[in-house]
Amino acid sequence: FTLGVADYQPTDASLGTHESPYWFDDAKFGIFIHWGLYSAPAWSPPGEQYAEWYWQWMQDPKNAVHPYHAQNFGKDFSYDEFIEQFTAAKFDPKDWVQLFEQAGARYYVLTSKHHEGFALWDSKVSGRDSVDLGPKRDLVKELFDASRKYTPQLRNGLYFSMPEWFNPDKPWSGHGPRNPYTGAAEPYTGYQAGRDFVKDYQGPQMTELVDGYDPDVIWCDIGGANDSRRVFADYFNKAKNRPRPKDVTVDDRCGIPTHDFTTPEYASYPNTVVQKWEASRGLDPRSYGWNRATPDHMYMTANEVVDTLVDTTSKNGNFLLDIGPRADGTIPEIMQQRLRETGAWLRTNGESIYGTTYWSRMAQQGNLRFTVKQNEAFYVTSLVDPGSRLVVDAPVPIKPGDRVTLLGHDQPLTWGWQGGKLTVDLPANAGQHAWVFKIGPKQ
Ligand code: FUL
Repeated sequence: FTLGVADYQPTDASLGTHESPYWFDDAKFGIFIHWGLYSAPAWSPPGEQYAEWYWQWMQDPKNAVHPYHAQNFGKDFSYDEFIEQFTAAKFDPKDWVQLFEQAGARYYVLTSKHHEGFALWDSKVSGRDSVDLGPKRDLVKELFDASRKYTPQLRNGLYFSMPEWFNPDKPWSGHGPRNPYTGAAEPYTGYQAGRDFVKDYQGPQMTELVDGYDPDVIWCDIGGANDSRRVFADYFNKAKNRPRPKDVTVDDRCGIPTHDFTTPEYASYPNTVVQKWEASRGLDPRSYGWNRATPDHMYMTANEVVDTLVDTTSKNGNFLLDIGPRADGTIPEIMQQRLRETGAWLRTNGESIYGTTYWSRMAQQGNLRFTVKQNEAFYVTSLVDPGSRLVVDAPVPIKPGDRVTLLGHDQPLTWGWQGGKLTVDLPANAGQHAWVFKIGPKQ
């Protein structure tokens, strides 16, 4: 018989053979972008709930968004009236991708459509999108084009919400759009109702993303009714058959068993998990979408971002750090600052992150985290300032004659053993955020 290159079939057995690719494992750090109509009101009690859930929150008389909306926009102001405020007038896709690159990210994932059902690309099966309405621009295409032109090493991903809260054909919330104060029906602007939600709309939209934009990552959300087997067989086969084959990856929220990685949200795993995973959260204390009510001091600091990235990497995870641009396409200064400061740390210390693997022996020991570059180096990272002497109470693979350095400093450090623990002496004021010690053979 001949060994052929078999196509993927739309079955769990066939799709289940797909795994997360090396580039994804090596990348470690990505930027999540939540941008949609919710970026216009952009309000929730800070630190409490996702601001991108504005439309859902305003339905609930017990939620603070319910009176907020009435006071600030009026009881007659329907959610879809935010379409006009979602202008993208200052959206500069080149600025965005260059910022992501400066942050040290290796990929990004943009919300192509969130639960509100407003698509940021030119959907042919719906008029509810940013080309027919609002900005009149294909925002997905503009961002992907900029990335491919200016930052070709960045991988391009798309988030896609499988259900829609108020879709008239299959409302996830149980009802179509309606005024939260009177119950009167409201428009679902641009959408042509009376179709099979999955067959005529959701599935075809996913196919539009695969065929039209060639994403490296499809990041589904929520799961539920779907045509994902067909979509993914197609997606995986197309990737494989391109002139330059490339590996794509899918998350675990597409409504079928097939997935390449799991997705803890505002959470992590306590220890190493061997199947690939990716933790996500916002720089905001409790929101992916921009929340104008959140004061700067509540945002994650760069130190927290770095610690989360180091901790996640040591346990085999990726960190997908989220930002929420404003409705005009500008990225709040506090978010830009955090990304740039993280990037500065990565420029010095990135070799302990990118392309590493978890240490099979242990991920962590107190404030220390470990990563390995096979046959090259072993990294011990201290999340806190070790002072003048690092003490490692773990069976670190170090041999007589090995060289220990602190990344960012060239000179080899004096190391030894004390009561069975590895000690390394280091200069004062040696770094910030996280201190990375590289252990390896003398070159
Ligand atoms: C959740 C969504 O409901 C949130 O709004 C956010 O998109 C997060 C990444 O996934 O399930």
